Amino acid sequence: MPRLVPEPYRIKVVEPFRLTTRAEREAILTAAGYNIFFVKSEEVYIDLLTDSGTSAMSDAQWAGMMVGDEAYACCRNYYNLKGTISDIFGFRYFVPTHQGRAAEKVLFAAMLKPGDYVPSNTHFDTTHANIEAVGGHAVDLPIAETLVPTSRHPFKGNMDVERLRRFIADVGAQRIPLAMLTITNNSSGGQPVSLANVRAVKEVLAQYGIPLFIDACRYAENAYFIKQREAGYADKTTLEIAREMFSYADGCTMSAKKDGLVNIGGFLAMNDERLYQRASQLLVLWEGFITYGGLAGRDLEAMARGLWEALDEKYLQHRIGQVHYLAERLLEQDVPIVEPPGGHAVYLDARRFLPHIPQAQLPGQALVAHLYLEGGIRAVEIGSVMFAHKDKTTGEWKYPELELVRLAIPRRVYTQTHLDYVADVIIELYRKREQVRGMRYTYEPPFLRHFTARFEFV
Ligand code: P71
Repeated sequence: MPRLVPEPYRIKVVEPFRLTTRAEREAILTAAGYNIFFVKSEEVYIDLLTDSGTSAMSDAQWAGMMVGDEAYACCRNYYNLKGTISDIFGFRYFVPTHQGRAAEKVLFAAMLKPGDYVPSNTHFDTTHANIEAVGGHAVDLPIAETLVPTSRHPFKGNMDVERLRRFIADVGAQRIPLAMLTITNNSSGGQPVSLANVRAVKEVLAQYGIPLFIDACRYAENAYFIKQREAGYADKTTLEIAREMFSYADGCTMSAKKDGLVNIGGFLAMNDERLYQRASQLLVLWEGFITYGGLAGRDLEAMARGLWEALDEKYLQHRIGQVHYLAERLLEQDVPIVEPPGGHAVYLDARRFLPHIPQAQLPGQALVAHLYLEGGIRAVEIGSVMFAHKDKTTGEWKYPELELVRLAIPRRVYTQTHLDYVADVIIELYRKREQVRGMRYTYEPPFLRHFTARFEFV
């Protein structure tokens, strides 16, 4: 049996929830057209749809909400957040935003011209879309191991530095106004980026005068992986590691809905004064005055406190321990998952889980449906429903390399007993996997299919 360190917190407030019956879930899922996005939260038992905005706040954060200063301009919580960002991230300037993608929108509107390129280890979907929205090209340059589900590389989130060098030589530095690193690399399964990689990326960029921005969503989880895995960092604190990571960057975007431990919030930070001025203009246009950026004073306070709490090593040990505990319990029973597990989620490999279902019959979606039917668990498909597309010239369907189902673990929300329940449901389902049938669309929307499509079993 794998072991999990006990929770470094105790429960002061509880939110009752109930497991529906199998018959209820069958009716609910049929009514939802087998699309888990249409199932009411109250009808879900364990919700692993995302780790974003789903954290439980601490008593200190809730206390901070009560000292929210709701003045329109220059509220006290803004200065507390400014101090926090300066202490942890080291950037001179910042603007608050209502969440991560708003920070991205402001950044790219301020820095990109149509036709520009932005290389990254892997851009998250919203980052990719915000770059393309202003006419730019989002380019992913991950190391080769990133795409191999069974590779146990310790820093599978890294950028391929040689590819970056060649890419800059090919398109020319003048068409690359910035480069990015997503830490941890969500699209590769929450895999960490090493400090050696951040340093090497920065070195290449510095030769060409290209600024580096970090997508810092899961910066604390990334710092913890560095402490665990990178030579020379075992005795550093996660705060020292975070400071070193950001010392190589010129700015960052942040969705505080992850390692900010809040339900809403984000920011864009930078050292360049001219960029700060441009960002401030756009912020006023889109988000709100530069000292609140689409948030209430109380939200800024909860974010400032959450950013510190996320670096607590006892919390991180338990947090990442939970993800690894679930992964270990599944691996013990040979359930196929992406290895090694990352910082925020376990990914089931649907092609190996359901080898009898061809990709055209959506094995990932079938697995998502069964996790709900068997156990009231909500997971999300990251496979053919999300990414398959018709080839423009041949008209043939192209299916993605990986057919995954993500089990994202909310922070400080579930206990070991909940995780054991999830593992038991999945292991039981794996034992009777031959009985699972494929799925087909009954309604297939033209774009962003996964949010609104409807399905039935073949
Ligand atoms: C996740 C999310 C939330 C999400 C967003 C869009 C569709 C489905 C789920 C959000 C991220 C992220 C990274 C690395 C920026 C954002 C956007 N992730 N960068 O994984 O993971 O932040 O949601 O606050 O706008 O479920 P935002």
